Parts: sequence; structure tokens; C-alpha cells
Amino acid sequence: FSRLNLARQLSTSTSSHRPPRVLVTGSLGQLGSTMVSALRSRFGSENVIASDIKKPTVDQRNAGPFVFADVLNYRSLEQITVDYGIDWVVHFSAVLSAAGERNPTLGLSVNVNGFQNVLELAKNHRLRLLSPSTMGAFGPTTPKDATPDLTIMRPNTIYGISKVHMELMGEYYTEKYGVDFRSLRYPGIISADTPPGGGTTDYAIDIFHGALKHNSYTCFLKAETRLPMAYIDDCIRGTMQLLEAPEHSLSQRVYNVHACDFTPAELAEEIRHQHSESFTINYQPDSRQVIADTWPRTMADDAARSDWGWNPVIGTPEMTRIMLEKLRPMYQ
Ligand code: AKB
Repeated sequence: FSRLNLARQLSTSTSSHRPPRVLVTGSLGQLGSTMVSALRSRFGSENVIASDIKKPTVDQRNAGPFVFADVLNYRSLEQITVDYGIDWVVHFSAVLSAAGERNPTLGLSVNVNGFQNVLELAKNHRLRLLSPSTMGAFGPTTPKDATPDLTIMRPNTIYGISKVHMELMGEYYTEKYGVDFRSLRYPGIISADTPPGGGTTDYAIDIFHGALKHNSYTCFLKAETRLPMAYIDDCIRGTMQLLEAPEHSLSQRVYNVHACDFTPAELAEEIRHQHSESFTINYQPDSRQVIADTWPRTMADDAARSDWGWNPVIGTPEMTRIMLEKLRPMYQ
């Protein structure tokens, strides 16, 4: 039993008598708010500290502890960790693919320096750290179908480059310092609850608003652009599974996860089928097409399934049904 293993055990196990105290960065973003709710149901509201640099709504503030946390400021993260007795961090602060191309300086700063601060925090305060990666970490030379966990990774976006850096630094800190780092490469995540911001897969959410409001949608990707996707419930359940998995069950630190895949044309067809036969879609590909063209069409996620039980249940028709049902009241 090596010293490193012992350090790892001490670092991330919390007393069996109490749930972990979890800090969520970027908690007001597309995934953060849903993840905070899931964590609070599991561990108790008082044990989940939501944080962001934006102001929460009254409801968000009343739901449980909320603090200002700028991931670019190490000392402020450290203060929260000490004040609240944090055990685990779920790090959601990130600048997504399209936004990163618009503002590379901001993308690099948040995705690289912000992550480095959180990683140092995990090392210095013995925290478990879950920080999601993305299919955007793959690039134009990566095999596009059933992309394996371990393959060519030469992304050409700031987002992708910074996420490969994150994966490698996380693995390095695990090896070198015993940090319990965990990551999963998300596909495009579809959710009705929080608007997306600055992603290449955002069309798969915008299209529902277009369908319900105008019965038409102008898509910024070409009709035949196939991308991996997941509905938010599968995404959050999987993230919780990886977060809680016993460390000995992890054969690696970064896992592909895939739930379904479709093209804009296929999604439009499903919307016609379920919502309105007269729904029309036009295509005006923009710079996001260039990004999408470098990403996988499907990802192989066997390791996530066998190591910690990744098991998505929502396919394209079901996701379409849920999105239409949830968003319809907005337009009635
Ligand atoms: C994006 O489109 O940038 C994100 C992602 C796939 O990571 N949704």
C-alpha cells in the first residue's frame, strides 16, 4: 500500500458520518444549476455551495448557500474552501467553443488559469475534483466514428486545446500528487432549463425555440452534420455517478460519454413528426460549422459504462418529446 495511495484515501474520503461538502463553480451556467439541484437532493442543501461571478436570482439564492467565486482568484477559492470546509469541487466554469474563438484571451484565461487554480486548490486542500472535458478536445485528425478514449488529440480551437491541457494536467496531478481528479468528455448537452452560451451544439436547443415560436429555424450547421449529444438528465446522472464512484473502480481519469447522435436534418424530421408537419429548417452555416467539422460523429464510451456504470436512457425521440413539452408553455 503505497504512501501515495494512502494520501489519496485520506484526501478524498469524508467521514462516514457526514456527506461531502461540495463547491460548484460556474453554478449559474448551462449545466451548473441542474447539477447543484441534483447534488443538493443527494447531500443536503447546506452541503452544496453554489458559486459564480454572476448574480443569482432570488430563487437561486434561496435554494441554498451561494457565494461569489472568481476562478481566476486563487485566494478567494481558498477562502471559500476553508470557510465552508469543502471536500469536493465540481468545476463547471469554462468558456465554450464558439465563445472561445470569439475571445481567445478570455478562453485561455478561464479554461487554463482558472482550472490551474482549482487544481492547486485540490492539491493543497486534498479535495476530490471533477472537471468536465468535451468532445471538443478531439480535432480534425481524430477518427470520427466511435472515437475511442485514447486516440489522436490535436484540436484546433482554444476550447479544445485548453481542455486537452486540463485533461493532461489533471492526470499529472493525480500521478504526481495523488489528487483525485475525474473528468468526462461531454457530447453536446441538451436542456430546456438554462439557455446555452457560446457552444457549437447550441443549435440543438435553439431549434426547439424556433419550432415553437416561428414554426421554422435557421440552422448555423449544415443539414448533414452529425454530432454526439445527451439530454441533461443523462448528463447529470452520469456526472454524479463518476463523482461518487469509488476511486479503485476508475481505470482511467478521463472518460468519453455518448448518449445519442443526430444531424440537424434528422432532428428537424423528428420535430416535424412530433410537433408540426409544416416545420421548416434553413441552413446558413457559419464559423461554428468549421468547429463542428473537426469533432467526432460518435464516441465509444465502453470504459465509462464498465468502470462506473454510465448508462444513458434518453434517445433522440424521447429528448425531442421532453424539450417540446418543457418549452411549450413559454410560447402559449
Ligand atoms: C460546445 O459546443 O462548445 C459544447 C461542447 C460540446 O463542449 N457544448
